[in-house]
This record gives sequence, C-alpha cells and structure tokens, in this order.
Amino acid sequence: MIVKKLADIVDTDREVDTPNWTSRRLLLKQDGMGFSLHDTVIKEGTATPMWYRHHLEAVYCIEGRGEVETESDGRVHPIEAGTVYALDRHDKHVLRAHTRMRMVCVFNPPVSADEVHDESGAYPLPADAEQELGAA
Ligand code: 9YT
Repeated sequence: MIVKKLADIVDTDREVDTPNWTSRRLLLKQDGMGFSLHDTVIKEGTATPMWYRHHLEAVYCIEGRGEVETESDGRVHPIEAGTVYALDRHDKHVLRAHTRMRMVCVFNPPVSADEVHDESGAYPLPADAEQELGAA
C-alpha cells in the first residue's frame, strides 16, 4: 500500500509550479496505479487554455470558485466546491479562477513526472503509449 501526505510532496520534484497553477502530484505513473492523482491549486484571476489531446482528465473542485468554458460550443460552466468536470472528449477548454481554487485531478494515462503544458495546452503523449495508440 502507498500512503502519502500532501506535506510529503510540497517542495519536492513532485510539486510543479507554473504561472497559472501549482500541481502537487500525489500519485504518478511510476506508482503503478494506471492513473495519476494531483492536488492542484489554480491561482486567482488566471485563465488557462488547455487541450489534453493525449489524456483523459477528471477535475474535482474542493475549494474556490471559477468557471470552465468548452471551446467547441462556447458553453460556460460555473465551478464551486463540489463540482466535477470530466474531459471525456479531450475537450479544448479554458479554466478561469475567480478565486484561488483547489482541484483534485485524475489523469489517464498517468502523468509521469514534471509535465507542463506545451504551446497547445497539452501534455506530451507518454512514450510507451505511442505504440498502443498508433499516435502521430
Ligand atoms: C485543472 C487543470 O487541468 N489544471 C492544470 C494542471 C493539471 N491539472 C495538473 O497537472 O495538475
């Protein structure tokens, strides 16, 4: 069994800080669960365009307020503690934080380390997933 505390992650290489968010990566690919689990703080006032082409992500808000907009239809969904959104269609989206938000995020396939968004708002495809998906 793996047992960890958030305090064990803070200030280690499992804490990834960017201008818009700080991701505390509780479980990663190397933990062997088949998904990764993150406790992510979204910084107040930020707007982050994202497009996880290679991953599915579920995001559960446990603190704060904001909104997520799906690019395909322009729909804006309010987010507060207790709201989950799941990017089941690899949806292009923009996350806006009206306040500091704390989100529990699950990625499949798992994030492996210190990924940050590329210029399209994606994380790179994991190397061993390329064969499985026949990806470009
Ligand atoms: C909610 C979201 O996708 N934020 C970007 C960071 C990502 N969730 C992560 O790596 O924790």
